[in-house]
Amino acid sequence: MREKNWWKKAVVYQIYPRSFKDSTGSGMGDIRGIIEKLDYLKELGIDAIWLSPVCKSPQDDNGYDISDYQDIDPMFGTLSDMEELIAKAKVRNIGIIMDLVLNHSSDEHPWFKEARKSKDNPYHDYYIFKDGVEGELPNDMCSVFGGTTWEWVPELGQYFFHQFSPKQPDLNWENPKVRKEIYDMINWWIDKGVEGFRLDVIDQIAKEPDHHITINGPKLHDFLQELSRETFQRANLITVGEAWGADLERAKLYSNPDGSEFSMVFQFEHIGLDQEEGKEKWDIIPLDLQKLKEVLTKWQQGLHSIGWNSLFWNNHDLPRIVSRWGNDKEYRVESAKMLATILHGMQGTPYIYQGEELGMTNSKFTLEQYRDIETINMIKDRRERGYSDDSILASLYAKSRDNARTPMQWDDSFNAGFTTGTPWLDVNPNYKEINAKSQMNDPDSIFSYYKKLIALRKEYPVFVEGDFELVFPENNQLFSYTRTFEGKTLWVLCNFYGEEVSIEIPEKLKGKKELLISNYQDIDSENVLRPYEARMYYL
Ligand code: TEU
Repeated sequence: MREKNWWKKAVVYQIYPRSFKDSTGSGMGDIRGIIEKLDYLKELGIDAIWLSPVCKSPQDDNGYDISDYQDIDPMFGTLSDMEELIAKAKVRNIGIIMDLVLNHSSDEHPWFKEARKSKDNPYHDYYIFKDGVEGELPNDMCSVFGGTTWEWVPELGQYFFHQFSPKQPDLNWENPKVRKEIYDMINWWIDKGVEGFRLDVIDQIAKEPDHHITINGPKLHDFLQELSRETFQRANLITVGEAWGADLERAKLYSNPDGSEFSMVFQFEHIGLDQEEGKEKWDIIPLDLQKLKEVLTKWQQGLHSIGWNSLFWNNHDLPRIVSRWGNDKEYRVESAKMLATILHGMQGTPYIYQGEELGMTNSKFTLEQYRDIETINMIKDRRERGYSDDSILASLYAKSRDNARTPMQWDDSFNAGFTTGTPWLDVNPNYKEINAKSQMNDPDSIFSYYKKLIALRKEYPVFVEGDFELVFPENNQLFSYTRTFEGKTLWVLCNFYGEEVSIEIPEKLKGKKELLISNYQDIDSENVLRPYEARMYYL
């Protein structure tokens, strides 16, 4: 039995199933592959697995386009494999968190197939249609993956609305029948023993295309509160909404301790900091450390005791953090551990994305090697707009979603031990050096470091409860803060860069202290931090 609010002490591991472990030789990861690796995850010490979608899907957007919410895609296995995974994880005290894609379905979902048959079909109102004339778009709204949000259906003389690909028609949340179908489906999964949900682009469900509204529609929180009442509140779950449009005020609603919406949200303010303002994610600028400190401090202090943070650097949509804000060459190990130290010292629920615990890096593909729909559309679009292939590649090396999606590197054998067949996306050639097998028994590995960070969170209440204050706020090279709870202080001290830095220890942190963890063997001098040096003290 889980205690109430168990997710406050939990560490979550995200699995991107198609890239985790292939048990059949198909070149695609699958559920039986995950079952094989449960002991690996147990060893790491995590409490829950967030599974990116495994439901039936034409895989236009790698499963974020669902055609049957109550069945498993044959590529990943069967419903009984899923039940076995839930049960075998539970034995290890690991909860399974399903990914709910509720903003849209696949165009191959039976609801949509019916909906497009006629205007008076009972399913027509499950989606958003608009009368029109071919070639004259209802308005100028743009889809996240490029192009218009409107797709013409000649049989109907109507357009339908899609915020993502045309194979992902938006569901109409205004229709109470849609909401009821969704609640029944979620309750069915709860009855199967699932222990939580991650809610895909949940801030986009209350769209109002007539008013050009996509995120944060006026009815959003009414919908979410009804959703929570009808489903989540029956069980002791961990729920996390994905909300690119969340600011602090909204996050307080999402993560209200009264449980009226979710346990927490993913907010992305820190994630956008290396992007030119008002431009696309591909238009990259260097990270300003002061801004990163400012943003994370705002969230740490802003939600303290009145909400809850999720902590993450990575997911299946984002580049690998060690390549992004660390140094994936001469200081790969040091910088991966440093970034982990910053994140795991903060208040909130930490999320680890598969391979992050090994310091896996971005991949340098050729344009033909990319598989992601967003990336493929971007290549086409930027070529048409006259960008050079070199500039396109530079953006993709930095930001393509495929960076995170290369197969998990298990060992130094053929295809990194991921598959005996041909992997659906090429393995990063650095797998001989970076893999789980070589790290698991090495006490100095990144894997062992993550394991220790997870164990510390379970041992010291200050990780869960402590308040947050920056140390050396003006320093342009350090990311340092304290967390304080019941007279005890955790002091996190990190050098964010590859040059040494000297410090003057503030008076209040001068006392006797215990070094909980560090990414260098011994401390040469208390007052000097070597490249990417990270320490956690307890005093
Ligand atoms: O992502 C939300 C989303 O808006 C992303 O497309 C994000 O903006 C983009 O990756 C940044 O470049 C969620 C899922 O995590 C993503 O994998 C899906 O493609 C998307 O929703 C649609 O379901």
